[in-house]
Amino acid sequence: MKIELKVLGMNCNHCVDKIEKFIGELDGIKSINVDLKTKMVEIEAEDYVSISSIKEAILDSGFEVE
Ligand SMILES: [Cu+2]
Repeated sequence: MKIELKVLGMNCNHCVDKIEKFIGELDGIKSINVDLKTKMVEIEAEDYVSISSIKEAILDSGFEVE
């Protein structure tokens, strides 16, 4: 399953690292791709992963999901 979310508040590679770390700690995440320019975060995950758990991880990392 592929999920695309727009994340607000990222402005440098440090933010990208943080987001990747928090999302990456969830079970079933296969890959995370962050585009700083468009603020889009693309996540490839197993089907059992819920979008809300990903959104929660993003909020926990200090950013906002649009
Ligand atoms: Cu930053």
